[in-house]
Amino acid sequence: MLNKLKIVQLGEVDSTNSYALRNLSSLDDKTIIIAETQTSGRGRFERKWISDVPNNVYLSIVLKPSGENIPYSNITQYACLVLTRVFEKYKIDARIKWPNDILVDNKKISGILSEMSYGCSTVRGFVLGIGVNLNLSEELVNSINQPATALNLLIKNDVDKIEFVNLFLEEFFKSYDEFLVSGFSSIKNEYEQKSLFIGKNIEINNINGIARGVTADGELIVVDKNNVEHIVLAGDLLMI
Ligand code: BT5
Repeated sequence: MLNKLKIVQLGEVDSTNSYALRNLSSLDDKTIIIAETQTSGRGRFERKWISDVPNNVYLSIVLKPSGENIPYSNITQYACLVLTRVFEKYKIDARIKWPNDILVDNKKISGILSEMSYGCSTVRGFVLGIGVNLNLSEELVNSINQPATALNLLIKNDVDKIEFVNLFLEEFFKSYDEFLVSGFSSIKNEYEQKSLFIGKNIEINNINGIARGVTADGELIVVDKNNVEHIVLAGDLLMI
């Protein structure tokens, strides 16, 4: 399956997502952009993603699905789930922090930035950007402005980037086509099982309460102290 994918391998690039968006019209569906390092790796809201160390994952997948009712807003959640399955292969219990983070022992090991490009009222393409810390020094992870970790620190061994990327792409594309048709409800149970936030006290978009779970469409359900239920579509979840 992997040898059917188009892979663009880059040395240093500003950002694999920016590269994909700049070249979107000439890139086919399911093209993978993968870089050695990034000079302007981005998180959400233009936050910085530390990306100057090689042998970590800086990868974007260009997706141009055809058909109706594409569950774009859930592709990030599908990718989060796939990442937890890959970490399992390394015997690491990774958890999802809604909407786009993967944590191990409450420390961030991976983040996803998905971006959509629109033409005149149509979607030109969807870029799913994935950063995973595979090989970082203790010193570097400690310099990140939130608790962070890397796979080499957890398994106490260097991690083979090519092996990790292959495992990820294999797992991602194994059920991606099916996921486009079946949507979030087909992964909801597994997503909730792998989630870190459910049942916890959280704060998001100035709402304080208990995260009850996610809806059939993957939105976050928060119940506040007055027992009012809030459905959250986007935001930064803080566990308190
Ligand atoms: C994310 O944003 O977590 C999405 C990160 C996506 C990065 C990939 S790499 C390939 C592709 N090309 C890009 O340019 N981006 C994507 P957000 O939820 O906004 O989290 C950003 C925050 O994570 C920062 O403000 C830091 O606190 C933290 N952070 C930055 N670098 C990190 C790292 N290497 N490991 C763990 N945490 C990090």
